[in-house]
Amino acid sequence: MIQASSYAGVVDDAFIFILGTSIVLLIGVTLTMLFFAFRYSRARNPVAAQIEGNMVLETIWTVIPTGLVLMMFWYGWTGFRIMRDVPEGAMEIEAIGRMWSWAFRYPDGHTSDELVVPLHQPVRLTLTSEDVIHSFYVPAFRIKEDVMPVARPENRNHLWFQAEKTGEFNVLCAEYCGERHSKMLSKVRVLPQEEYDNWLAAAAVTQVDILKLKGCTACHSLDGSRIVGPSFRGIFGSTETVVSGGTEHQVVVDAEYVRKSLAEPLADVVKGYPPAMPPQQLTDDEIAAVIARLQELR
Ligand SMILES: [Cu+2]
Repeated sequence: MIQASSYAGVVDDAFIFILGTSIVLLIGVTLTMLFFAFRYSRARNPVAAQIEGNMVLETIWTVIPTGLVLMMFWYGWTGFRIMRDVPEGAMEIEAIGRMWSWAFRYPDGHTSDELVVPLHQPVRLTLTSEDVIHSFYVPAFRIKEDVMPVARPENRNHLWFQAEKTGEFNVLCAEYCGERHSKMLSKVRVLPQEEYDNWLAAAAVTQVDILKLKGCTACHSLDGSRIVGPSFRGIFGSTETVVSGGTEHQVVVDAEYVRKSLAEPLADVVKGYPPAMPPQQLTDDEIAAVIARLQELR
């Protein structure tokens, strides 16, 4: 499998050593067991011999496994140390997980729905969850770390990596977090430094779709198809039947309804859809941008 980060090799070494040792031991133990079952069967040995002990054998089967386990510890510990020691001057990016999408906030304050990083540059990711426990997982980088909802910013988890290959790599959530967990996907895009600088300069001025950025499109499609919640296509201005505390009534989807649905998603749930949406904390500007986008999708 592709090794795209500076310490991917260290992780693979530990994995291959443990896997290799396990395979050799499994084969050795199984063959010995079969041989002994045959050689020392009751039919061949009607009278059992009384064995007191064997110092040489006992020493061998103590020393060799102890050595193997210590080597596993050494591989694991040295790899772990590298992963926890963030290099000086690492670039800081914040990764935000929520049901069911990722967002990434850069030092200049702008946010994107995929992670873009420069090649050969250490990056420190601070991990924040807006709701439940997620897990940030990039198999090609061999990184996986829980993303916790924490009250104090200093208690947030972090990880670091240094990308060593350009290209696109999958970001997954590795902690079951609800209905669309398996669709909680994003990408890491690794660019040469120069292209990265250009991207950053362009990103500061181009607007990413607010509905993508805030993770809305994880559950609400833009093309009319049904995911978890109603599609955004054509919903603004329409009249919908909603369920409010068990009773049904009609509402017009206007700015006020959108505002209320963001703050209290379970107050008026469109009929036929599950009450699944967590409350969204958006600024007034962001809410205005969401409403403007919904109007465009009419
Ligand atoms: Cu998740």
